[in-house]
Amino acid sequence: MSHEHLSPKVSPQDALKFFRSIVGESNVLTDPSDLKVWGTDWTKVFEPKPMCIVKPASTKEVSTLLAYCDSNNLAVTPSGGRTGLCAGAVASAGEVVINLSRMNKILDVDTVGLTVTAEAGVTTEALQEAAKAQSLFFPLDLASKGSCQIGGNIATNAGGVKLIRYGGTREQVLGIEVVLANGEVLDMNVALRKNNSGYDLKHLFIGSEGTLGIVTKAVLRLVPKPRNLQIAIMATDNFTKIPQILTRASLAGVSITAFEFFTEVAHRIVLKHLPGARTPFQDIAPFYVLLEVEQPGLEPEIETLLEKLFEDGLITDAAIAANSVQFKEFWGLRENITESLAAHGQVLKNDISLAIDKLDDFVKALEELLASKNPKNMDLVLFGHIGDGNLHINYVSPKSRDSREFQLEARAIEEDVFKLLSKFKGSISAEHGIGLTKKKDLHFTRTAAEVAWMKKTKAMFDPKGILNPGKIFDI
Ligand code: 2HG
Ligand code: ZN
Repeated sequence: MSHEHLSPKVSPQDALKFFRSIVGESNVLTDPSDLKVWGTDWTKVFEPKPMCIVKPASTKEVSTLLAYCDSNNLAVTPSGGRTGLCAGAVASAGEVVINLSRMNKILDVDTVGLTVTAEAGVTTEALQEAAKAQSLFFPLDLASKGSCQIGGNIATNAGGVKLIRYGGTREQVLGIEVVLANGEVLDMNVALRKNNSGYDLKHLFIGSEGTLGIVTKAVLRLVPKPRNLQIAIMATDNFTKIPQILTRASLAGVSITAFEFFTEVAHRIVLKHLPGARTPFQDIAPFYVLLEVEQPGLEPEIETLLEKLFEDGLITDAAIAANSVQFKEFWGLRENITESLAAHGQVLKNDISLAIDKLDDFVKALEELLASKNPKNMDLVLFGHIGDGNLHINYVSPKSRDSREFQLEARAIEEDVFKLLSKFKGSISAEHGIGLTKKKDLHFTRTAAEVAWMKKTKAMFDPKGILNPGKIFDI
């Protein structure tokens, strides 16, 4: 398998010889088991078939590798922690995977300017820890933080659970260094909070899913550590009430750091698959909301808010974490949904977003749509960053079900969901990206004119189309 627009000018043997001369013998992997592991992400839908995995240790090496691939027409798939959920880092057609894991140094923590400078292969959790060591806070927080890397976070403009308070990846990035397809190093790695000197090109690369360049370094914003975090899980009987709870929490002036939700079925599946998981509730409820707030002292107490929500019938039950163990347990009930679903069955994922004031009508329309389809042997599991208007829909069937039949049924419903979503002017990807899995659906969110300009931008930075071909759109 190969990419039709590229005809390689070198044999794989010669290419491998060159790669080994640049990064060293042990940093070029060709073993079938390695190709499988390093050539894919968490999607597992596409068969990984890379030519090889190459692990550079410096920007210079990335540059040399890309210049070689460009002049020899070799397709490249950039890769980081490979936790993506839309096959953005899957190499399924003989690509050279350039994996940045060895570029894992934190270069500087500036406690005055509140920035951290790091190589692309640093994990999100390592950045969080580096900030914590200086009593600061790196605000990007994702369930996959232990494995995902900052280069991948930037390439996908990852969102996560703290976006409501601090913004997503784009908002944390002050500067980046990028290697372009032809090997040119574009240094935009400046730690400035304000910089209105012409086009801010870094934003083109943030969220470009490795199709415009490979991010090798970044300067990211740090913030003061949030003080006295409190977490509550609330039970409610109707989805309609969730946006109302959010409004009430905002109006009450509590300092929200996360506002997440999950359905009863999501909760049940986590309780089944997560070792030691416990629910704080006696009775089951159809929907749960996780609210995290910062409460250093002056803010209204979370207890007062919960009491009012209860009195007004917006929630049926609530539990506040009593200690740090319970704090972690509560987060675990939300953050382990993805892994529990993967253990539970076959899954197709949607990661959509809507204006918050349209959420309620959309979910009602979604329920009607599902009632009319009446899918057999399939659960629709809803959860996500509801405070950002980001809804994760997972279509889940038992592992024993024929996978082709599952995919066909789930994809047919997905198409109807996307049609509905486009009527509500929502996005088919809030935070995961397009990759391979959603490119056929890009038109539901982006106009033909937008896609045409994306393609022109791609042609400008990567005229031969060697960088992550087939991702986002076909050229
Ligand atoms: C999350 O919010 C991730 O936990 C994964 O974005 C969502 O599995 C999913 O659909
Ligand atoms: Zn998410």
